[in-house]
Amino acid sequence: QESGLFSDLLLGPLPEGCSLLEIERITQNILQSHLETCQYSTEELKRLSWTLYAPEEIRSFQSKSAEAMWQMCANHLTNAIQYVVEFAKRITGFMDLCQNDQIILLKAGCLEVLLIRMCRAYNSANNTVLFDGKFAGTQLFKALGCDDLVTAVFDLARGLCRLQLSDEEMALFTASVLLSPDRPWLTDAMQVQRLQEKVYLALQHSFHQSGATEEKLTKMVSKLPTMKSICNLHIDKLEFFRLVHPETVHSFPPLYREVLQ
Ligand code: MHQ
Repeated sequence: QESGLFSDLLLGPLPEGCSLLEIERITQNILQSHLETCQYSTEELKRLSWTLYAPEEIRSFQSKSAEAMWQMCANHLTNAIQYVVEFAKRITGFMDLCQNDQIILLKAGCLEVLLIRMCRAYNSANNTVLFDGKFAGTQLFKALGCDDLVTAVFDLARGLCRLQLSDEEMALFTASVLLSPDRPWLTDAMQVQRLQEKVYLALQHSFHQSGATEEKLTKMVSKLPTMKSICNLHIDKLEFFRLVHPETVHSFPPLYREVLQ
């Protein structure tokens, strides 16, 4: 094992009760959980990244009713949420939290995790994202009537993409977002905080090892307020849509409705 004087000199002292060995174990666990639940492998995404929608396909999405397009997006988001739930379940320590806290963390964090994960499925060369098998630009989502939301989501993806996160960095970053101790109504925020601290240390360690600067970490953290405001915008849009089309929202997947309250 590499802990001891040399690693202390190179990396600075680690907090008590968290050895380098433990940090490496946490990193491996979270990276593996991420890779097993990220829905598309990097190779698959690379292979698909030039499969674009043809203009007539885009027009046919645009001429869908708002109800049909919302339903379709809700279904895709629900499917992706299920993978985030699976990711959380595989993080060591998450299942030791009481069920109440597990649910609070997932409800509060899963859209943020999806927004971070989106940059894997996003192509900044042509501002498109993988949607229903092919890459789609913002204009394909016109029928939703939420241009501001869609534009904000794509802008965030472009910003995150610029950071060029490795799978390890993304895995640890999404885990630390999920394990936020400041979510309202947690029963044992301290237990969540201890978990998050370890993940954050692992993230710092990972940056250190890859030679990335502290600046990259700062930039990642600085995206969090934008993510929060996108989540709130999403909730507002659903609320408004519910007023106009209550029956459609009623047939959205229960998991999607639950995440958006
Ligand atoms: C995930 C895979 C994934 C799945 C679904 C609902 C609404 C009013 C607006 C993708 C959102 C429209 C989403 C489907 C649009 C911005 C949504 C609809 C990573 C994220 C990703 C690619 C989602 C990205 C955002 C999409 C395209 O592993």
